[in-house]
Amino acid sequence: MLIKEKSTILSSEITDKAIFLNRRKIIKAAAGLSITSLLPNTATAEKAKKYAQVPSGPYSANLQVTSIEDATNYTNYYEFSTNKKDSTILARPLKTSPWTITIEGEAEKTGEFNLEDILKNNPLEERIYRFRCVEAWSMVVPWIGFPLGAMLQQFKPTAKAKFAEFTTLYNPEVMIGQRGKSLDWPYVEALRIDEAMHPLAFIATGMYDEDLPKQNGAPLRLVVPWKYGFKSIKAIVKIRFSETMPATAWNKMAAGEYGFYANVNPHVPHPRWSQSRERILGASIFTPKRKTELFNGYGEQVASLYTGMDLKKHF
Ligand SMILES: Nc1nc2c(c(=O)[nH]1)N[C@H]1C(S)=C(S)[C@@H](COP(=O)(O)O)O[C@H]1N2
Ligand SMILES: [Mo]
Repeated sequence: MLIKEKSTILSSEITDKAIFLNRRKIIKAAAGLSITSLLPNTATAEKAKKYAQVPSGPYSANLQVTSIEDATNYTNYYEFSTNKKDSTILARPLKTSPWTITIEGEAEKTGEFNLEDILKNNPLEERIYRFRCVEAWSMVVPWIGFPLGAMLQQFKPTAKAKFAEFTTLYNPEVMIGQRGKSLDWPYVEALRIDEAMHPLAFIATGMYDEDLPKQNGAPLRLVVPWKYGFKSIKAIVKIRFSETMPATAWNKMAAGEYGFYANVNPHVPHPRWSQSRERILGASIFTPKRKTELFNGYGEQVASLYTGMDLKKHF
């Protein structure tokens, strides 16, 4: 039996980051200038070069981007802490290179693969692109990465592969949050295979023209823009193709609140808070909240995945 930590787990999936960031914005405005903007950053210039040639992808939300400071200093990463402000520092000791990914289950190519080799794979490298999406906790992040499907195809999933299951690294020596029971470790998330192959499902290896920061899921994380943030699993070490629906971490913890599908859906109220309105990031607290959109606004792209399904039942 898991003990739930109310203040952290029950904060609103959509709005809490926006509220936090708007508060910061006001504090910063009052302070006049942010200190970091005064410092020359040569490391950033170096990294920007690495990604300078990366082209824009087909999906780019026409929205103001969240500041890098905010996106990297207010994160959800229970392996380190349930406090959204602590993972930036706590994740520093995590070694993200070299990185091995184990492929299991219903695929022709299974075994252990070096991330470097997976990334060097030609078709994949050609497809690395920029992608700006609204993340379902009110961030707009300029990601760098590639469609998840391009990576999964490398392993030739068989006809029996109906689901793709992802697992985060388990290493309580470094991931000190894993010494506690905030979740049933390791963190596991999964997608139906057609969702996983949809070009909007994205693997991020970078953001803001830099390598992915550790607290945001380095060296690789999932981004599923039409679903709630918890589907976007960080620091993936294992992918398993399976015929049956896998058990996932948040669903195991509170099945009534975190469904397998977790599609952003204003018509399915969370048991303890409304999901019908949100305030997008960067907007001031005086801006009225906007309506939360079905599939986070990506309905045109993904609605057909769910034709004939009762989304209130399969939430
Ligand atoms: N391994 C792992 N992945 C995770 C989480 C986590 O705690 N552990 N939190 C999820 C949740 S609830 C959200 S909202 C997003 C947050 O991503 P961000 O911290 O980069 O904004 O990561 C998701 N991926
Ligand atoms: Mo979340």
